[in-house]
Amino acid sequence: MIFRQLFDPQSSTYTYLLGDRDNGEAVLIDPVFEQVRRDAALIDELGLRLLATLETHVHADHVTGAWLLKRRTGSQIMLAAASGAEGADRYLVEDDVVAFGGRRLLVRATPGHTNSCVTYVLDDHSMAFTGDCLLIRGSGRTDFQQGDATAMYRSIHDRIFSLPDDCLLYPAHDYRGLTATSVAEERRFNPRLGGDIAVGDFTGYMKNMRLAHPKLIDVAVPANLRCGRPENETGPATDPMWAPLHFTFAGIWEIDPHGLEEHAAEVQILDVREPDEFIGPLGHIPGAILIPLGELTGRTGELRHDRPIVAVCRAGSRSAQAISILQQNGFIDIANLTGGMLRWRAEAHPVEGGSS
Ligand SMILES: N[C@@H](CCC(=O)N[C@@H](CS)C(=O)NCC(=O)O)C(=O)O
Ligand SMILES: [Fe+2]
Repeated sequence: MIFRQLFDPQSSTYTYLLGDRDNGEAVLIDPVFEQVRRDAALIDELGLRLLATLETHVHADHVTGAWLLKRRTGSQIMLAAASGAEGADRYLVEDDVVAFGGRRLLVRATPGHTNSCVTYVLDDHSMAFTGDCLLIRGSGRTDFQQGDATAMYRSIHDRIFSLPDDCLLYPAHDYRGLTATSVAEERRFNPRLGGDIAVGDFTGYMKNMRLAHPKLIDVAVPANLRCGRPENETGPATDPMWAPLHFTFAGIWEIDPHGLEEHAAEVQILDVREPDEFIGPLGHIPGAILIPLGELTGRTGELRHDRPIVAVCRAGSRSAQAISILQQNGFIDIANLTGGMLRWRAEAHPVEGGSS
């Protein structure tokens, strides 16, 4: 199985990608709206096909990426029937099975943080995705969205601690940089409800947490009750239209040599190699502007803001760094030439200078 844990630093949310290596079917648990482009790029780069997005609950602190991913990839939206959300393709109930390739996730109701929280348990009980029910050495809060500390204690003890000791547990958030835990670890070390801590101790703890409400609660809850569909349906700014670009998991827009040759007349081609490379055996793209990477920060004034920029180097890595320098300097329409001059030449696009 392919497994990836992804993080949204804004809301400290974990998104989980699970894919079947054999037939490429994948699911994404708890995608975040602002990270959809990143997640879609990873799914693409790993050669996976997104079957479904699964929510562990109606989030109060960020908007789900479910609707956006459906629009982008055709994935099905799945979440608990008890959520009351509109716009899902499948409403899940206790013991439902979500299959991807030869693998399955099993649905367990684990109310407490909200009344409709679920935990997804992998078929062989080696992993479970606990949402905001059990957090690492903690638990989700229980003071809004029909939260109920007694129900949470029961969910964790009866539905999560009943999994095998070595079952790995993956929460929807961690605010301290922790990534995963196990049933045995939490039974022993969870300071709120591990060891001999009784339900009354836990509810007393939860009653006195006094956390401020999530900053985005008034936006996130209504949006998540629509599975992340924006009210005006347009979604975020559309992908750049000035050339056929693709977005990489590394977070960069790239253009391939063929696309650049077609659009060469409309863009500024920025070569960030050293001067001796520019006139060396690889040659350079006709019309390219030479600004070596080390000088770029001080020379961005030589570039126009009203024309897209394609950064070029030998193999594509220095130019990727140039992209981030340009971003920091307020340039918007920028892309990296995939594979740099090496690929440009290998695909026989026109060069100035260089040896044949
Ligand atoms: N400061 C965060 C608060 C996040 C928050 O309240 N998270 C919920 C999960 S949606 C929680 O259960 N937090 C537990 C905790 O902070 O201990 C924000 O504004 O978004
Ligand atoms: Fe939550």
